[in-house]
Amino acid sequence: MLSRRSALLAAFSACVTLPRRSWAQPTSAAVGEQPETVTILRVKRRNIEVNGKTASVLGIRQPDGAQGLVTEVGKQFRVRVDNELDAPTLIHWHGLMPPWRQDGVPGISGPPISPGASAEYDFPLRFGGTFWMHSHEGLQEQSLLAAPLIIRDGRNAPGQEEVTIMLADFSFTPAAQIYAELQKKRAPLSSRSAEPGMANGGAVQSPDLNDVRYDAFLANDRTLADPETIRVEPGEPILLRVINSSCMSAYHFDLGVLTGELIAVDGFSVRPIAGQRFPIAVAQRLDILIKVPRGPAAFPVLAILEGERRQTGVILVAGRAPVTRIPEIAPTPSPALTLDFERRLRATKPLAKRRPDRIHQIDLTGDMNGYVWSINGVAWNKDVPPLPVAEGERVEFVLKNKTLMSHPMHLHGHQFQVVEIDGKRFPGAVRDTVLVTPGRRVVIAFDANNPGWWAFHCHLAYHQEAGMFTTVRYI
Ligand SMILES: [Cu+2]
Repeated sequence: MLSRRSALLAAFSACVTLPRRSWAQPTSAAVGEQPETVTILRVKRRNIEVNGKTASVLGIRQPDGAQGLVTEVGKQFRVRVDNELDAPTLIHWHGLMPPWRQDGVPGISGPPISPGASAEYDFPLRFGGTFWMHSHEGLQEQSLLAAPLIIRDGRNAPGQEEVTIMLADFSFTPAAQIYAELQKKRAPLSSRSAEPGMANGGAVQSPDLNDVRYDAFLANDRTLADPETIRVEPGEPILLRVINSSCMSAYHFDLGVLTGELIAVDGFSVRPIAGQRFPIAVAQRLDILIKVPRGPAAFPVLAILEGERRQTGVILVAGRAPVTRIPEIAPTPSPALTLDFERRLRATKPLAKRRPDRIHQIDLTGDMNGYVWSINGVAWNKDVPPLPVAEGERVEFVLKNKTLMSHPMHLHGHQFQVVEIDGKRFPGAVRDTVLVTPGRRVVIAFDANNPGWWAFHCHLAYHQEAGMFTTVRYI
């Protein structure tokens, strides 16, 4: 117990908001461990160009301009975040398992960082994968306050090329205004049922998709009118790391004429699945291995918005090949995401077989009318009691979606395994964000092995803001 308490204390002191100052001596390096340098991440305003206009957005950059962080498994995550905004912020390390005081959720793990102040982070990186970092403060994520967080490990052959593709939805309308407009919307009576399975005599109504009309969809901050072109070696394998940092948009990621092998979701390995098109919900990640054909050619890899024809992406260019313009409208719409692909995923390192010690029934609830979103009928507020669990338990969450929208549900601080969909048990993917489509039931299991106070919420930014958020607590 003593070691856990001292670790918590160290975490506590590392996360206290401090006035701007340079890094003091590292405090938690073990005996014989080489202290590593501190990576500085500056949260600041920046300009990008979207649809021919300048857009003022936010970002997370190192002093050399690199967005986010690429590091290696086994290293310490030793980071100082400088808030150079004129508003408070706090950055969450999505998919990592830090001590809870360093998880970056304002009001839960700690206070936000005041303008001009800094916060420090220091914890070991025990697993690799494709992760990301984003603001958990208000709706800052809609202003693109997000960046990749890549932890390299054995999945990369030495020297193998890799390409990170970060997807985002973009609007020139400020997030607060988008949210206010969503709250004003009045849905037609027919789509107001909170029990989609019950409506129309049991027939499931068509799902409600894309309730924000975005101005653009970005891949690495650019649209297909001016896409990023990435030089690749003909005949060589490449690891694509696709991160969906969108606030509200799910896609099918399309490799075009290439075929790929999905080797991980949300950073965690799955039994490889070969394919050309893979679904990706909000906050999820895909690691896809591709082999670039021999000979010069350009290969667009695209993300097509679910239920629509709008698309974004980057162009991989092998050799001296001409790059032609790719339209922002796909020839055919991408279907709505379902759970069919999730059902096919199998973790390579599943949780140990074990009966659950505790099962929580979690209904995803809400009403488009007035844009009310909640968990078990309660919109989040500080008086909502945390879901109880105890350290060492195997916990299962039975997630039932009683609404007409899909919800990508994210648990902080833990890896969970998808173990059941609609009553069928299977050893599914280990991941950190799972989509629950309308009327469906998804069961996830996790081991309560990282004591603290942790968020569990829908990752659609405006659903989270409206109250589809709760917590798990064991300290
Ligand atoms: Cu939601």
